[in-house]
Amino acid sequence: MFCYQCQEAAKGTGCDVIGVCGKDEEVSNLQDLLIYSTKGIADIVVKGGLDIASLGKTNEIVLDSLFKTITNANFDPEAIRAQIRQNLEIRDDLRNVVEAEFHDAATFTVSTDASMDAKAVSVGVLATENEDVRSLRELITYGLKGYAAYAQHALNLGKEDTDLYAFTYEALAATLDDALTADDLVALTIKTGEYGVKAMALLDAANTTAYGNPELSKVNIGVRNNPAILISGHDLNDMEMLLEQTKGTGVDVYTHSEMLPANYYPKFKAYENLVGNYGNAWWKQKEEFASFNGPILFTTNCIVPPKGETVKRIFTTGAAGFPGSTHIQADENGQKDFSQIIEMAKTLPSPTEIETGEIVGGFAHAQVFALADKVVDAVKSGAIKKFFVMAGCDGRMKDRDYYTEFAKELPKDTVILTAGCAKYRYNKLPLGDIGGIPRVLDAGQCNDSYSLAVIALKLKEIFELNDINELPIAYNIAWYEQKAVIVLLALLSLGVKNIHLGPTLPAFLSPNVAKVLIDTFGIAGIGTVDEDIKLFMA
Ligand code: FS2
Ligand code: SF4
Repeated sequence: MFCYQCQEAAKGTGCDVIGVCGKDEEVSNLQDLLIYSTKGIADIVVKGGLDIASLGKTNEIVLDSLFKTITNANFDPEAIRAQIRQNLEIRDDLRNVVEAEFHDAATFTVSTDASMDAKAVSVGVLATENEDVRSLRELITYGLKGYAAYAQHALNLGKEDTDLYAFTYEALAATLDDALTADDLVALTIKTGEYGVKAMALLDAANTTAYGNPELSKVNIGVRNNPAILISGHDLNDMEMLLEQTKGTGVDVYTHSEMLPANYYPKFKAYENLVGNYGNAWWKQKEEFASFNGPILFTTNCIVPPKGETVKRIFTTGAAGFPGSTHIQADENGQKDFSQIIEMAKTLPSPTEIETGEIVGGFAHAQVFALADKVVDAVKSGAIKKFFVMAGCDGRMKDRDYYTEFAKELPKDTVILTAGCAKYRYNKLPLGDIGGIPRVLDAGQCNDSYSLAVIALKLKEIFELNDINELPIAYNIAWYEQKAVIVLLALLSLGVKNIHLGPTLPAFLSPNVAKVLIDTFGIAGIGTVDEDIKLFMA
């Protein structure tokens, strides 16, 4: 195996024995083959000039295939094998209607699990020999994985975009094309970011149409004395189904990690059985699931491989999967039956309280626009000197304490704009407010980084600036997995410069590719808290 797609890549270069995330060699290799077969479908679609709108389920399966390989989403080898078989079936059907010279990804055959495993070892990341081409191909592929996740959530709420599918095929096929130069791939990388913006906008529209605009909310972090289910991940459609099915059963629902922002939506706030949020970012789940006592539903990543009895308390759905845990499949109408989770909850003790109090959030674009006058006045009067976009991910590495320290040390006339699970590093600190504006404005999940971009563009308009980079906004982003990669590419495509990315730069950036990003976009890593604050405030 060789995988270097996330921030925790072993030794800062790549996992080659077992993933730091817990992904084993079998799953890692199978995920490589899954991506390869997905690229094979794209090769046929592009060479055949197929009509994307008429591809129906194929479009959905391509999203799902990309999503299943995101860090911490699916650890189940049988689920990955089944997805590969499904890919090969639709790939072969499509190939029968197209006359062209195809890439091996579009034609290879595997008849048994053993032949699948044998093929998988030859199609991984290292199969591309030139390290710069490899770096760019992977950067594009990870960006596509990130937005595929967002597009799938939007699709679950009935919203899709044919252009997005078309670009997905174009970009996947391009990563197989040896004729493309590094310059071509750099251009395609930025284009991937443009489609990332579209995917995030699509999901924003899907979420807000279904559940209303997130609003300023105080989220309880204590517990009640009822049996309960913890829901993690990002899929709001699953959230709705769970709340509906638990209503009136005496079983409470708590959000975990990236599901926290569900508490900001008017439609979800109306459920009496939604109690609040339990715990912190994904990587603390071992201890927090033990004290939660009840079953846990993962709608997406981030799963930390559970051990012992916890495996049976974990349920997965959508792209998520873990061997030994029960996977809940949607029926042909997209409906899911969560009754076995509810029944299990009734037999287990209520959650043990681990903290009390509230988290304040709900500052997606509509809520911030509602406060626009106040915000603009505070900037004009100098009460707010600078905004810090600190969106992204959290992770288990010790060096992420930097973000807690950074938030604590920031001058009191600054405001943090956040989204994603990165917020858990500082969203419970008493950072106060500026004239009633909280110093940490949480827009929501990682995909709600879109809101932060919309807010920046609005401020640019209000202040009549020519360039988004003239705003008093600094970007100090923490990344972990591939959704943060698409957030980064989206910001680059919007022209944002001088983004600091930490706690370490991606292992998949070759020195030359890193240099292009540094020279063209001013991308930088992080230093010490004091040095960085000085630099940002200068
Ligand atoms: Fe955090 Fe994990 Fe949001 Fe990522 S819970 S790192 O999935 O996409 O963020
Ligand atoms: Fe390693 Fe990250 Fe890949 Fe897991 S996803 S195998 S931790 S690089």
